[in-house]
Amino acid sequence: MALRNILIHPDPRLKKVATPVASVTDDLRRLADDMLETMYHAPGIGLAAPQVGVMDRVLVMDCVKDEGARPDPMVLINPKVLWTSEARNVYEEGCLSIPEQYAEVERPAEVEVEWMELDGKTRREKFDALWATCVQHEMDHLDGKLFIDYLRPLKRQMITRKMQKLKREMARG
Ligand code: K1U
Ligand code: ZN
Repeated sequence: MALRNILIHPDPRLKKVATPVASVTDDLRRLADDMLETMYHAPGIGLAAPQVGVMDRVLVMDCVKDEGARPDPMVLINPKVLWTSEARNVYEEGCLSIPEQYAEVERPAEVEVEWMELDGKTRREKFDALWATCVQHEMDHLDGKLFIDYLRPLKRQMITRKMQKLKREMARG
């Protein structure tokens, strides 16, 4: 397992639509392991492959936040939304590609998702609460969408400028 570098917005790779995965290979298993390690290390509750520069439709998440609780790592390959609830939920979202910026985003409170597992089997599950918010946030990454795309243009621009400054500072070392 290895830590992967997380891309910081703005980056053209974070705006691209990722490609469906054709089959589970050793490379894909390694990617999923690395993504989970990178997510836990950050720390975060989710991570999508484009955030580490890989344009495959793969995401990982674990929304178990309580200390001492058993982790519940999930790997979703080619996830598809089958159903969304009418009821909506507002959550203050963050993003590992937009560090230290948070904003309220409204999304369906529940979603049913179908995906392929690492053993090649298809799985379907209904998510609610933070899991529902997280899976929608991560699936947006697979379609080149960031949580700031839901915000007013002025707020989005302000955050983007902060990130451009951060990237300049990081490049200087
Ligand atoms: O996709 C990402 O960049 C990961 C992101 C996922 C997410 C957060 C909040 C709402 C929806 C999706 C994060 O994990 S940001 C970090 C974070 O939320 C967190 C970090 C440590 C403990 C608990 C949460
Ligand atoms: Zn994100």
